[in-house]
Amino acid sequence: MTQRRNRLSPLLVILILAVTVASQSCGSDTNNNPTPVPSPQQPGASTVIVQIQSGASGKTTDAFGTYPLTIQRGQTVQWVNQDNISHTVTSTSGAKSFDSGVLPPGGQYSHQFNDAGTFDYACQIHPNMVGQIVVQ
Ligand SMILES: [Cu+2]
Repeated sequence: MTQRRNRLSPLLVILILAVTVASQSCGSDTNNNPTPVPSPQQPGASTVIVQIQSGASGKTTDAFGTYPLTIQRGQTVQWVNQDNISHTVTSTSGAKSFDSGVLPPGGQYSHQFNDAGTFDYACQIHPNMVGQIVVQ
């Protein structure tokens, strides 16, 4: 009787181990797949600086430098107000996808463009100041 028990117990131990290992690997699978958190910037994406020109309130397509400005999807445009009065960077095409609000002299505003397309914008204080971003 004792001999039979001794022969059976190693098999029982192996079975218990197998079940334990299987349940552990199931648990670690869910732990290895956390909900992806959207990163503020895609890997390798860069920032393109746009300088709001001095005397921009009297300018049109040259108020924001290069017109149109062509960038790649995922890149961020950073506007820097180099003028001595306030301006805004406000999208005018389609749904207003970006709006800096009032940018005082030296003020900065950044927006990341994740979708391809042509995006027009203007200064709300001086609507003659227009810019265009082409995202490829
Ligand atoms: Cu302005």
